[in-house]
Amino acid sequence: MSLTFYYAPMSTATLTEAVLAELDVPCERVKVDLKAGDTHKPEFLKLNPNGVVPLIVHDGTPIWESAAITMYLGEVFGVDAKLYPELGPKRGEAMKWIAWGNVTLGEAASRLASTFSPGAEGAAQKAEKAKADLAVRLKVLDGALEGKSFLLGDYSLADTHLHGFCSWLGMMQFDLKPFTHVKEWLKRCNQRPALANLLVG
Ligand SMILES: N[C@@H](CCC(=O)N[C@@H](CS)C(=O)NCC(=O)O)C(=O)O
Repeated sequence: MSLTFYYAPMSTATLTEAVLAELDVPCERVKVDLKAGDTHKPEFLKLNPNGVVPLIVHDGTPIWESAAITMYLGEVFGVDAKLYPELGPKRGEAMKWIAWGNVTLGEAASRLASTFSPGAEGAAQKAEKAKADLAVRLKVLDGALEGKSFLLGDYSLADTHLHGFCSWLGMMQFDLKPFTHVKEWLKRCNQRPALANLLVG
């Protein structure tokens, strides 16, 4: 088995890093320098024509898109490790939350992040709109976590993945206080050694 993980610190690759840490799967790590344009070099583009990290190459097959990577690693390594549901409706629930993180929550989070770029036009107004949209979307997550320790009941890679997005919101000073279930869930996730180590490292 060969598994290579291409990553850059403080990037979307952190989601994959957390998943790999939870699964404790041995892999070769290749750090790329985004500022130096490493992901736009021909050898990288051959593996991921989108020119972004994260990227994994498993037994010669490149897999990109962080949500797909989490689901794939879950299927291959997570079921025996009791971190990803077996085929069936629970698996569907895990996929639902992982996709929601990237597509729905991530969309508004990316808009908020873009307002931090120096010289971003209309930044204050765009940030307010992004925050309002995030609040609506986080209410969905908050409601789902009411009365539950984790998204699927027991901790799973769906939590690992969404924990990454919510930590990112915290880093952007987004106020999570009104989302009490999300805040409590984040505290529980932070007790996972794999995630706690990531926060330190
Ligand atoms: N939808 C992709 C987004 C990945 C992405 O945007 N990665 C950024 C870092 S956060 C990147 O590698 N950018 C390199 C560049 O734009 O040059 C995913 O979830 O994997």
